[in-house]
Amino acid sequence: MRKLLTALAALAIGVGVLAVPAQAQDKKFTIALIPGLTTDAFYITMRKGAEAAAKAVGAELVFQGAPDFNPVTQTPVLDAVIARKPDAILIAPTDKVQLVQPLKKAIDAGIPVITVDTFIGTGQYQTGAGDADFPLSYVASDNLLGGRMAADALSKAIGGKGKVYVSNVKPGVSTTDQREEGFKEEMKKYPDITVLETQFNDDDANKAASQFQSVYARNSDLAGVFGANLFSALGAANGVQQAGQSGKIRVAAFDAPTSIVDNLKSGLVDIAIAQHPAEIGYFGVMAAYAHLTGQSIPTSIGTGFTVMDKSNVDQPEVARFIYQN
Ligand code: T6T
Repeated sequence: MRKLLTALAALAIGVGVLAVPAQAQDKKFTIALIPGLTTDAFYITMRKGAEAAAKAVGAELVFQGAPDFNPVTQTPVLDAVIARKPDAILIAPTDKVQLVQPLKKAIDAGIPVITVDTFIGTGQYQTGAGDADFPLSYVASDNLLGGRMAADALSKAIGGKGKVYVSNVKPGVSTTDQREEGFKEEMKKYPDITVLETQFNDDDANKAASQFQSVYARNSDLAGVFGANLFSALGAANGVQQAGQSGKIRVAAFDAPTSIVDNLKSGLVDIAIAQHPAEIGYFGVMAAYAHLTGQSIPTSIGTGFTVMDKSNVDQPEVARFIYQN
């Protein structure tokens, strides 16, 4: 009956009914986006893309997250979002294992889940294998590839030889685990480079900066650092600067907030691998909307990178990928 009325209404205003998704007129969907943390320029930029997509399809976007990147603080946020009964949940899980059970509660409540940026389990969804394949889709950068790209860039900057290390968040985060894995794998191509032990900073740039000082104190011949995410890279760069080694100890950064772009321009950071967080947010919402309106969706959607350095960062087609505050 409702469909008939929709069709009659469409005919009455002279619009082809096939061009208008029937459910879009019937219901305004609420789609929740739970970031890794709320104050990170990466997720702030993701939110903008998600809002653009929500506006395009007439959905409401709810953005709710924790103040730090931590499964212990993210889980109660997720519980509160489930209690609001949104039509779909997009989430960047802060741990591959610890968010599995909390996310099952969403499925039990009949709320479809899509993970953005990070994944749970192996990230292979809808396979019927394991206990963490229930999200419908994973929308993200190719983080293994990103780690390889960082290794090649850092190797080039240090002339293919010397000691380097990875400044990373903490084990169990799918994205940064994969970046480190890709980096170390690619570094095997360079026999004259030694990769020292990874330093884990809990997503705290100050901690990453002081860890740099300790590594440098033990290795006065340190040649470079890979900062595997925004806060790791920022902290490592600050550490290099505080040690008076700007331009001598080279830095490859993952992520591209304005602070890292300033560091590129000053020569403190050599390269920044910018993800496309707005694209992740946009396609996350579009995937949720497609599912809610009866379409099948891909189990994984890959988004791109833009590699920034001093020479290209002012070009508009590159600068548009600097993260927003
Ligand atoms: O690098 C991004 C994100 O991809 C990662 O999962 C966590 O850290 C960031 O949010 C940057 O701080």
